[in-house]
Amino acid sequence: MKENQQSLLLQSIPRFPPPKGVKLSYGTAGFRADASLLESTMFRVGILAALRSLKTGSVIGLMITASHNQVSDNGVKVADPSGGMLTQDWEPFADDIANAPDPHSLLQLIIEFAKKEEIGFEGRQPAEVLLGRDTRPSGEALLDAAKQLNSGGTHTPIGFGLVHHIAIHSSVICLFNFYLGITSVVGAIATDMGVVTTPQLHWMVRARNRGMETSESSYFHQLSSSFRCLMDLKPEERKNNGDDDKLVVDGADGVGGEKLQQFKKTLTGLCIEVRNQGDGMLNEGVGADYVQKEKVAPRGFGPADVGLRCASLDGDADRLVYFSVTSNENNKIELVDGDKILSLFAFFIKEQLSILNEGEGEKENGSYQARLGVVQTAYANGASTDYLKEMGLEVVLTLTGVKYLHEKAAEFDIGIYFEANGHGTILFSEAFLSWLEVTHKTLLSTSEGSAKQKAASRLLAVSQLINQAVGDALSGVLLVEVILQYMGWSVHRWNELYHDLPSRQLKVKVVDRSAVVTTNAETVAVRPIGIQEAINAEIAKYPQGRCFIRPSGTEDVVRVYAEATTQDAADALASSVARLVDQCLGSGTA
Ligand code: G16
Repeated sequence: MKENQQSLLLQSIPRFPPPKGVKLSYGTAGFRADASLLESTMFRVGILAALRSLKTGSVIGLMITASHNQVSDNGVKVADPSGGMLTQDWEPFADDIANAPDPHSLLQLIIEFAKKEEIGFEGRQPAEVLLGRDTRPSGEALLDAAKQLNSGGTHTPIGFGLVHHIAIHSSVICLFNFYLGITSVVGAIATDMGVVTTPQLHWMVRARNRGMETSESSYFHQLSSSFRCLMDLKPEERKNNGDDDKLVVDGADGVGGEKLQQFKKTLTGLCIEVRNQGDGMLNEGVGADYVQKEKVAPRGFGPADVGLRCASLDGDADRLVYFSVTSNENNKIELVDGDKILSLFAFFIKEQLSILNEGEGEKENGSYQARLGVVQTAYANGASTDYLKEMGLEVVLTLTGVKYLHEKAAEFDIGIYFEANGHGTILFSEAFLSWLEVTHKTLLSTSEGSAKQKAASRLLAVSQLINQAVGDALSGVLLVEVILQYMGWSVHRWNELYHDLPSRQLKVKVVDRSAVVTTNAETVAVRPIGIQEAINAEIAKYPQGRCFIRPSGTEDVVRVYAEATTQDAADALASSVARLVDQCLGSGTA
């Protein structure tokens, strides 16, 4: 690393000392903590993104969001050149630089890492980073500090690089720190994409690195045109079965509700009402995380909605669950979670593949046995895994976190991954898509309008509609809606695909969540010593009981998941294990 680069870094680093007595960790989906603790982290992740861009010669994305967390938290997710999550190889470096105690140790870490990764600073394409943020406010105090820096003299971001667009207001203070971090790498460019959903930012990074347009309008155009194509390919005989046609969406009072409200105007054939568009408190009694964990209707939904088809997005719109209010009392719902979305998608894709493969021996463009697989985590309801296996699908289990599921799904020709919490998508391999495109072209010229040609068109349209970079609630909702119309299914018929085993998820506040260490796709706790034996003893009390604990990677808690044959049994099992965790690691009051 040249001297000018080192001195540039040394000028900026001392401005943002790390918080004292806090250990920051990259976690399940980037750094996440109370916003007041993240000033230095944002700055340092800016440096990391610029280095990653130099290393890969591609554009990198930084999304400021704490997704489902409470509004006072904030965080950052890094998008790699493919649009997926930051490569796991760089996570230890992210942890190291976030926690480096002083400017010199931080600089040393950067120098050593740049050397190890052979990152050159001169004569290359300048680093380029796309920035996005959700609607979360990040603190007036931080804003004031930033304003002082910006007007006060020695450190203006423009002086450190070519910044395309600088907008500093109360909600974008973290953005300011990113700019400083990114542009403290010589020549680095930061481009503000404004307020976007997390999946939009990931989509933009992917599009940009594939030479495509990155605007929000091109994202919406791709979604609406592929949706239209799928709607046009609905079989005549499969009309909607009379379920109330309106879809009511809970926007979690976050960015997704706002975007959907704007986007729905361009959609035909779908009637959407968006509630919780941002007037109330983000993620407070609303959103996919709340609905899925508490199994009740979100704020703004009530008795008048009984029987309607409803959906809920999370704070940054990368998760989606469906529900239907079932009773006037207690806001009870029928939950249609990520496992059911996965099952619906798998059902549809499998049907299209079988149509395409009909008539062995007379295949257009040669034969291609597409490998279709699904990926879940330990949170997947046992009944969903059984259902998927009965469909003859290959089912793979990974650790919690889309970064793990995405990686596994990418090993299939068509890999469908979903977490029960509603985070997931469908990935298509390049090899399969190339074959499909040629096959489709051949079918168009030989048998336009045939069942096979339509199946090929549908699969191509799905690959355009569903986000190839990351789970996306907006594209997910469109695919669910068009498949329900294609099948002629109501939300209740869909929910009948299989019956969930009763389950309960709880969280326990602990002193140090890293004291819990797990193995076997998080189903067995190896630390604290002896806790698994105690959990097993609880499980043994319930027929078909299943229970595991794991440390959250996004909140300061240990999560407890339990399944059993009745809701009372699942609740009792979860509560007794939560008490065990609390006695062992918490305040002992649970
Ligand atoms: C993030 C991850 C998800 C994960 C969730 C909860 O979601 O992207 O893969 O399931 O956190 O993780 P944990 O149980 O470790 O807290 P989001 O929507 O909050 O970004």
